[in-house]
Parts: sequence; C-alpha cells; structure tokens
Amino acid sequence: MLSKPASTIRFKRLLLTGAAGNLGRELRARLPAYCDVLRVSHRSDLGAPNAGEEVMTAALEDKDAMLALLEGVDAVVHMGGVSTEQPWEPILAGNIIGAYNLYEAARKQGVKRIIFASSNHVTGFYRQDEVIDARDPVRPDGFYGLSKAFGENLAQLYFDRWGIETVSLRIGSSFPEPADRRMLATWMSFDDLERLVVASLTAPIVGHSIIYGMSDNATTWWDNKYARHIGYRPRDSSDRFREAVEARQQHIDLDDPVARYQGGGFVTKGPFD
Ligand code: 15L
Repeated sequence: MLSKPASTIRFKRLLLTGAAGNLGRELRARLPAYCDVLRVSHRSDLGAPNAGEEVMTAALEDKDAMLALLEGVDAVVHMGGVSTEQPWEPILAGNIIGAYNLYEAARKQGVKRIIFASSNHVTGFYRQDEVIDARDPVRPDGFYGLSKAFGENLAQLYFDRWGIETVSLRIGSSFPEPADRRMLATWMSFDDLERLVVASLTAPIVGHSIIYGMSDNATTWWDNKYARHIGYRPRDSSDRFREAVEARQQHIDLDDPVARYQGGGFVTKGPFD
C-alpha cells in the first residue's frame, strides 16, 4: 500500500472486475483510496463487502449480468478473465466473449474509461535481445496472448466508434518478487501496479493507449515512449533482487525457447488436447 495515494482525484464509483484474482486482490485493497464506492466483482461469490464496497457476482460471458454490473460506474479496472495459457474454450468465454460483453455494456451504460489488463504475452514471441515498443506488430505467444491482442483491438474499435477510452496495460510479471532472471526485466511491484492503474485512470486524455507494466528495472525489453502522456513513474526496481536471483539461476540454456523469448514459459505451453 502506498503511504500517500498516487493521486488526489476521487471517483464516485469505480468497478474492479476479477477482484478475487492475484492482482484483483491487491487492487481491491488499494483502490478505495481513490473513490467513494468500489464495486468489486468476480464470477464466484466474494462474500460480504468491506467498508466502502459493493459486491456483485458476474460471469464475463453473461451479457445481462455484465450490463447490470456497469450501471452507474465512472470507470472500470478490468482485471477479470483468464490470465494464463489455457485451452481455447475458457479463453474464448472469458477473454473474447467476456471482453465484448464488457465493452458493449460500457457503451450502453455510458461508461467512458476502461483500464484493461492486457499482457506482455501479446508480444511474447519477440526475443529477449530485442527492445520493442507499443507500435511494433503483435507476436502473441499463445491463445492467451492472442486473446489479449483481441481485447486491445476491441478497445481501439470502441474508442474510434464510440469514444470510450482505454489504457491497455501490457502487464509484465506483478508478483511480490521476481522469481527468475526473465523477471528481472518483466517485474512490476504491487506499489508500481497501483501507480500505473491510478495514472491510467486519472490522465486527462488517453484515447486508446498501450503501456507496458513494469517497474524501473535496469534490464528492459520494452520502451514506453508512446505512453508518456499517462504520467506513470515507477518507483521500484527489480535491481535489489538481482544478486539473489542470479545466485539461484547461474546458467541460461539459450537452446531453450523459454530462455530466448520474452514470453518465457508461455511460448511452449499447450496444446492441451
Ligand atoms: C501474465 O500475463 C500472467 O497473468 C502472469 O501470471 C505471469 O505469468 C505474467 O504474465 C508473466 O509473464 O510473468
């Protein structure tokens, strides 16, 4: 939790989807500092609301439930959906149909800004010796990355046609600590996640912007030069973990695609049949 909120701007009602997921749980604890009411949702029951919360159960593939979920909210932080490589069917339901239902509900309910949890796996088949930016062509490393690329394109369409703004966050690896040498480049602390989400919610004008979600790491594969208008300033860095991580993982086998590509382990996951 930040000792001082990242912004003094307050929303009346924010919606957080996927509130029981790994990052959803972090943001559930942090977003009340920025709104009068935080509406939290998940496909399964979240239990009783905390102070300042409204709890709603909604599966992303349930169109009617999604329409009700978006009623009366100022902005959405969309963390819901499938967040790992999985068989096609759950990805289709959560990330393709679910994303469509979310944007349709936003259009019908007049919601004007969505913060979309995209992923670095949209570009996971770039190599670890390449530095890319948000305008390089997508190279998904699986069906999960492909579904996130769909979500980003959907966001672009809903901005161009209906003026609904989105910041697509190509989140790297947001965990308490970087687990391996790949994550020295991809890691984002939970405090920086909060800074990134709040900057994306409060930047005056974003259209459809894409930004990689990472801390201020010395090693980096991503250049956020097209997202400076968002005003995200990471304050953490994976560097303080480097010694311990390198001691644990001295040798890297470059014949292994997991070590060669930015998507790491995702590039060899599946198929699942
Ligand atoms: C993701 O998109 C996943 O949601 C997360 O669990 C991590 O695996 C992360 O990417 C990563 O690339 O480390």
